[in-house]
Parts: sequence; C-alpha cells; structure tokens
Amino acid sequence: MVHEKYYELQKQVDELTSRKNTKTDFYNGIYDRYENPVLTREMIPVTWKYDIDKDTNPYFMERLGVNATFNSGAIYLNGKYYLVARIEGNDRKSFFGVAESDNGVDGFKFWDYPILLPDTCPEETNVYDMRLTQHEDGYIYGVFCSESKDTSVNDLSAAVAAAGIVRTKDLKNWERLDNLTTLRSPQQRNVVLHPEFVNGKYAFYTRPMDDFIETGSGGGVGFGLCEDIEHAVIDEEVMTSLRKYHTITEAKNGAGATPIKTDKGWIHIAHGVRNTAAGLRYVIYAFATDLNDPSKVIAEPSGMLIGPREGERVGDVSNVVFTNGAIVNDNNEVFIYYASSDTRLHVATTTIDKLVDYVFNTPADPGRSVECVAQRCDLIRKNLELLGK
Ligand code: M1P
Repeated sequence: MVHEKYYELQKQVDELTSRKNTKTDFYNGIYDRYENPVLTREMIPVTWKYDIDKDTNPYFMERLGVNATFNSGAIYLNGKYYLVARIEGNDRKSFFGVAESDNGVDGFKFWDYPILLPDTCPEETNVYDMRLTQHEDGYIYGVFCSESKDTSVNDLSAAVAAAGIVRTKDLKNWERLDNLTTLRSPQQRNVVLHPEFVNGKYAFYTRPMDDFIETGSGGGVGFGLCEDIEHAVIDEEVMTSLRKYHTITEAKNGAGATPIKTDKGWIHIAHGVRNTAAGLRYVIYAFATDLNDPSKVIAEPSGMLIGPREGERVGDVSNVVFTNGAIVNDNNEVFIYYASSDTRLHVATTTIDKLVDYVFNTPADPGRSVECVAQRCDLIRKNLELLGK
C-alpha cells in the first residue's frame, strides 16, 4: 500500500517544478539572472529517495537521500531543453539524471530513472560533470570526470581524475567508450569534445593536471586531436586559454560548456579559479577562438562573466559558480546553466548577438593595476565628453 505521505511530498515536488521563473532586476546588459534555481535537491522525485510502501517503510523515512543537484550538461533537441545534471547522494557518490523543460528557464522535471551508465571501469568510484556535445558525426557525446582511488600512494583520500566518454542518440541508451588517454598529462578533468571535426579528427579541450586538485604545471585549457573516438588517445596538447598571474584564472581554469559557433569565432564559457584566504573562488568567464583553428584564442574579455552573488555564495563548497552546459535555441537565445557552491543549478540567459558583443568588445585585462585604472579613465573620459563635462 502506498504511504499517504508520498502524495503530500510529491505534490510539493510538483509545485516546485511547475512554478514560473522570472528575471531578477539584476542588470549588466550582458545576461539576465532568474529568481529561482532551475534545479535543486528538493525537485528530485520522491520515488528516488523513499520506499513509498507503507508496509516496509511505516515511518516514511528517507532511505537514499540526495544532497545536491548541480553541474549539468545541456542540450537542445527537437525544441526541448535537456539537462544531464550531476546529482550527489547523501553517500557522496554522484550520478547523472536527465531533466526536461519546454522553455529552458523553468519546469525542469526529472525522468523516471537516473542514468545507469554501462559499468566498464571496475576501479571507477565516482562520476560527475558531464559535457554534452552534438557532434557532426551524428552522435551526442557525454564527456565526464571518472574518478578512482589513487592506489599508487599511501593516502586514503588520494584520487585520480580521468575523462570518461559515452555516446547516445536519445539520452536513454548510452554506449560507454574507452576513457580518454592523454599521453603527456597524468590526470584530466573538465574535458569537452568540440562539435566538429578538426583536420578530419575528433578534437578535445582538456585540462592537464599533475594532481587531483592542483593543476601543478598544467598551464590552462589544453586542446588535442585524436583519430579514434572509441579508443581516444591524445599525444600532443597545445594550450588555449591560459592560467595567468593575478587574474581570475591564477590557480586553475577549465573548459565549461561546449563551444558555441558564431560568425566571428567559437565562444567558450569556462571557469577560472583563484585562491583567497577563504579558500578557492570559482567564477565563470568567456573567450573566443578562431573558427578555423579552435585552439587559437582571438578574444579574451577581462575578468569574470558570472560571479557568485547573494545566496549563490553559500553551499557545500562556498564561493563557487561553475558551468558545464549551455544551450542555443532556434531564436539564437543562449541559456547558460551554472551551479552555485556545488549545491543547486541556475540559468542565465542572453543572446548570440550580446555574447559576441561582450566577448569581442570588452577590453582585455592589461595585467597591472596602473594599466587597469588607465583603461577605466579612458572610458570615463569618453563618457564625460559625451555628457559635455
Ligand atoms: O568544487 C568546485 C568544482 O571543483 C572542481 O573543478 P576543478 O576541476 O576546476 O577544480 C570540479 O570537481 C567541479 O565539479 C566542482 O564544481
């Protein structure tokens, strides 16, 4: 017999997933923010957490709790908006679930079951942060972090990060391919597959790392080509967006959403990390690469595109915004899905025209305070002249 509490709790989930989302009064001319997150742990179906049978769960206790719903891959298919969200159980293990919406800003509902990936890596303990790429070969690829215990050192918490690869045509049936091998980088996270062939090969944005947390000698976002996607090996990585001293990418950075093709170049929405007395601070930034050579950075606006604001600042890992998915719909509207503090998922909306204007007309970071203030004085002077002052 179904426990009566099930209906009460599922009604709350349905109310949350059905509520309208509206733009806030935040303004920067670049994108809009929204009142509500698009996914929270409260939106997980009751059947994923409770045994709803009154005989076996008379107290209606949560049996398999969910701690967070955050970093999501995103894709637009047949007029619908799909997220492949990172869902973290109370047991700390992450997994993926598909949520679907008609408009991209609200109404995201999870499918009946989370994704059960083919279990081809016995050493893999955790999976997270899938990037979805609609590739010109006809498949939708999902590239995610495949994390295993590092058995080469005597440290219980040491881990190894690799890039797992799956592909699908319908987000339902997933084929697992070999993990990516990068011959020159011992670890990989934040790997993204480029949507087009480059010189007839599959192209990946990588994030070379010496260690699980520290990128060490890894200089930023890498780029490499491979012949065979089923057994992907990259022997040479060149650098694209670099880590730089005293910028938002000083500690590390990583590719985020699958790059967006525009007339002027590929637009990348990535994350940058710097260190502070309060720990690492993650923000989202953008840059553009050349249409014919997607490894070549051609525009790099100064500073962050999205930083954690108000309630976004607080969560399981505070002071973090992170993206691994964006959608462009048929009207050239752009939906940037970003998580805050490894806890919940938000959307920011803009358009291709605005993103291009932002990326190509925002000045680059000159690198030193004195030059930054001179840059700002130039702007003020121009404005005051226009105001007749
Ligand atoms: O906790 C913040 C983020 O940390 C990692 O990102 P990076 O690899 O750049 O350090 C990821 O684990 C990401 O999931 C997480 O949001």
